[in-house]
Amino acid sequence: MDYSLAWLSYRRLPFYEEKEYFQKLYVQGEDGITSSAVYEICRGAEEILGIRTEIVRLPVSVGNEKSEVKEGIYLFLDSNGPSGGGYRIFEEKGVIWITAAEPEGLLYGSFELIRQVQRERTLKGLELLRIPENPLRMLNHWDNLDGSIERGYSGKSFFFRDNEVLVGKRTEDYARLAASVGINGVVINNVNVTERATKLITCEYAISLKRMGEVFSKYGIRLYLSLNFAAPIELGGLATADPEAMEVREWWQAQMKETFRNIPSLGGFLVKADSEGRPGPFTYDRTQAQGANMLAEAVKPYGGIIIWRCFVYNCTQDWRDQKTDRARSAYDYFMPLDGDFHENVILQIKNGPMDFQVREPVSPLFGALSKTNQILEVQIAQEYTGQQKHVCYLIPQFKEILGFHTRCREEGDTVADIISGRCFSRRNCGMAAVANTGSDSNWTGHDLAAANWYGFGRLAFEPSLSAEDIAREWCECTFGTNAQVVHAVCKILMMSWPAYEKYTSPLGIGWMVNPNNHYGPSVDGYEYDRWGTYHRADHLGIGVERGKAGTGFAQTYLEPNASIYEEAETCPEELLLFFHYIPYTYMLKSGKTLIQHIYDSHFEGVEDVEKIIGLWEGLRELVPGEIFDRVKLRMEHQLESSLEWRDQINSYFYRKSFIADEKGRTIY
Ligand code: BDP
Repeated sequence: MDYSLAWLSYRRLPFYEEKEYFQKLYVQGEDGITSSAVYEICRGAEEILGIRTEIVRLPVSVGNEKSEVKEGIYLFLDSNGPSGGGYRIFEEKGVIWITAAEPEGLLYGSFELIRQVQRERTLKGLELLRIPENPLRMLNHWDNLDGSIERGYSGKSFFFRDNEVLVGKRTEDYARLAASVGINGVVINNVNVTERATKLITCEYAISLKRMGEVFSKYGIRLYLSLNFAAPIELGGLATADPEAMEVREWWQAQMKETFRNIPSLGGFLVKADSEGRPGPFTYDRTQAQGANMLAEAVKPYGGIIIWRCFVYNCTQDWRDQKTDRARSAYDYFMPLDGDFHENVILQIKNGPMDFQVREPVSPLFGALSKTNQILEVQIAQEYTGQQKHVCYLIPQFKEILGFHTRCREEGDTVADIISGRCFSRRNCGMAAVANTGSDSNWTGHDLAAANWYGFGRLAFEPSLSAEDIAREWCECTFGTNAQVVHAVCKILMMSWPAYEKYTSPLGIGWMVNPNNHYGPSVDGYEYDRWGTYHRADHLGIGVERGKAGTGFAQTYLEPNASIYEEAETCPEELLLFFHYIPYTYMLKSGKTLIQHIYDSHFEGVEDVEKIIGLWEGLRELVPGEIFDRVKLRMEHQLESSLEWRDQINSYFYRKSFIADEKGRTIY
């Protein structure tokens, strides 16, 4: 069997009893997306059930006269059906109806139908109504034109090589995989836009990007590009990129006219400005809103949107300064601008105030911004969570983020309520993930990391799904329905994020990683550097004081969250060191001192990895050998790496505190 299509690598189910439905497929529309829906049903039927489905084209009026209906599957566009990519699937008297107001819904419904078969579910009496909650469900690729991927852990880019744009079979496979879980927007190039990538908006790349846009469009996906704010200087030869300068505005307007003419299916742009050396409006004493709005005006005639990232902070900080706090940065820059952004601007906000650590509080911008379109940005590329060498299923983390009560109102105040648009009645909003794919044959390096890609899409579509449900779905589609396999794989996935958290940096402090590559332990690696990422450990305690006595960051939250974070006693313990400097002898709710908690959790984390390996070992004969070996190798490495983490962290704190482990274990 060919496993190169991740969860769409269909296994044969010769004994599946409800093959008959798939003999005939009745369809009305001829558009590209409906054709993809037809293709997907036929392909699924052929590969899973060994059936060649007959396609019957129908006039548009069918369905109103039920007497004409014959056994089979109907893809039925119905203006009264679920809209916004939603669909309804139901079975009645030997007929399966997939109905939707738009072709996208038919496509998502078709993938769902195949998923039901993959999972060996009965189709008889099936009744499903699904409407995606988030309007935008995006992947952000940090791919460079030379083929490298910033924070990529699964090979090279499949979008670019040697400054060329690649459009081929892998583009199609990618579009199928992404659409199968409901992704509807993809940014293909790195937010750090190099000189070469700046040219993506010019004629030079027009033909290939147009083709890529077409491949995506057939699967209901819009193509987006990352933009260089200094393009008027770099491409246009202007002396400035000042968003208020007339020549700059005119340059962008002319350029956008050309770009959208070249790539008609383009959705718009993602912009990283004034961050980590990227150019932006601050250079000209302009606000982030002035910068974003200027671009928004240029793309507006073409229905384009500008997704403007809030990851703006000073990355040349002085570590001696205890008052300046990187965590405050996005809030301080963007909060005063609430309401100033045009309707076709969306602010993209990282889930936490720092940068994709294993544990962070939710960004205080969620709930505070009430007059601004917002996208939640998460990272499925495991930059700080084991780089796809460690198994770390992140959907439980995303669930916590989505479920966080911002307290912006009494009810309906969670992050999920805000980014879906429900809370403040907005349309341009949703979720984005920094992607974890590459040219590796299994797409994600670690085979189990595909669960993060799958899971992100499914969660963005349907945030009410539980992390376990998603793990199970992914597992059944990927490995089949064998109960032992499903049980073990789901258990591994569900244990993995807590395990990673236990053996790495404690209680929300983050950052004890090797600088630059962000892999493996280095407790003081960033401690005396310029990035604003400190733990402030000394011989008495550890943690960053972010209450009123410190940086005041806790006060950026709405009440009662501000008060809860303000006091060590009420602060959730998993975030204790994020918000407070705490003595090693401080008693936690578990009855353990902080130092003992650090020791214990690090020993436990390694034990969890051993358990994970044991669970995987039990699947030797039950999952494909090739996958078994690949994962096993990575897990052995994970164990070594977790030991390294445990020993470095525990030794560091033992040497700082001189307090011995109560259990007398070896600490170096
Ligand atoms: C950090 C990455 C860096 C990215 C940056 C960003 O280390 O490579 O460019 O985020 O999000 O996590 O822009």
